[in-house]
Amino acid sequence: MSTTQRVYVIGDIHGQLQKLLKLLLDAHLIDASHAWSGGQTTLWFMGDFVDRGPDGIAVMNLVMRLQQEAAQVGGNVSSLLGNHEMLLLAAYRFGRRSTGLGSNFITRWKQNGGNRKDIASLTPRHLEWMAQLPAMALVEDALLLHADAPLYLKYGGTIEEVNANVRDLLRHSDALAWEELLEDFARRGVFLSGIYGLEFAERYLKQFGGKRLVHGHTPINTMQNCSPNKVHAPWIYADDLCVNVDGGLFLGGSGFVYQLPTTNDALNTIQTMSL
Ligand SMILES: [Mn+2]
Repeated sequence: MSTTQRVYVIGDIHGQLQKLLKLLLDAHLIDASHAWSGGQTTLWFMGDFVDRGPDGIAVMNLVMRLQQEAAQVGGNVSSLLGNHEMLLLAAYRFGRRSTGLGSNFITRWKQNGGNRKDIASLTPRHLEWMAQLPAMALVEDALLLHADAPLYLKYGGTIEEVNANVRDLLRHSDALAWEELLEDFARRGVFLSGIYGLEFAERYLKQFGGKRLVHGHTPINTMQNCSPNKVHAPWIYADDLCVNVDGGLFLGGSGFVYQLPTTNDALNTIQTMSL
C-alpha cells in the first residue's frame, strides 16, 4: 500500500444532493449507507453548496457529517467559502436591509438562485460552519480558491491574512463591506483572457504560493461553450496553471472528482526516471 495520501477535490454542488452522493459512492469515499469510507483520504470542496438547486442544506449536512467521520479515522474533509454561502449568510443576517447600493440582501440572494427552503432550515450550527470556511488554501502544490476572480489579492498578502480578513468581515455587520465582497465575489474569468489571464495566474501563485490554481465558480461548459453533460473532467488552461473543477451540476452536468497530483507522485516520477 502506498504511503501517499490521496487528495480529492469536488467543485460546486449547488444543492444537487443525489449527484454528490453518486460522485462520493463512485470514488469510494462513502459506503452504501453514506458513511465515510475514504479512510485517510483528504477531500476538499470548492464551496457553493447552496442556491440554484433543491437540497442545499442537506448537502451541507452531509459534508459536515463526513467531516466529523473522516477526522475520526485520520481523514480530512474541508471546504472553501463560496460566494453562495456568503449570499445566504448575508440574506439571513441582513434580510431586506439595504445593501447601500440600491438593493437589499434578500433580493440579491434570490436573484442568485436563493432557495427559500434553505434559509428556513438554517440552524446556528450551519451559520457558524459557513462563517469559518477559509477563502483560500494551499494543498500540496495546489492553490485552492473558489472564484476565478481578483478579489483575493484585495483582502491580504498571504493566505492566512486573506482568510483572517474575510472571517473578520463575516463576524461583523458592516453591510457595505459585505456588499463590496459579494460584488467582488461575483466576478469571474480573470485567468481566461490570453496573456493578461496568464499574468494574473502567475501573480496569484507568486503572491500566495503553489504551482497550480484550482478553482470552481464558473461552470466549465460556459468557458468552453459546450453542453454541460459533455463535461466529465477538470478543464486545465492558462498554460496548465489553472484547473477549473466546476462541472456545472445545476446546469445538468454530472460533475466529477478530481485527484490532485501529489508532491510524492512527482518525486516518484523523478525517482523512476533516474533508474
Ligand atoms: Mn460561486
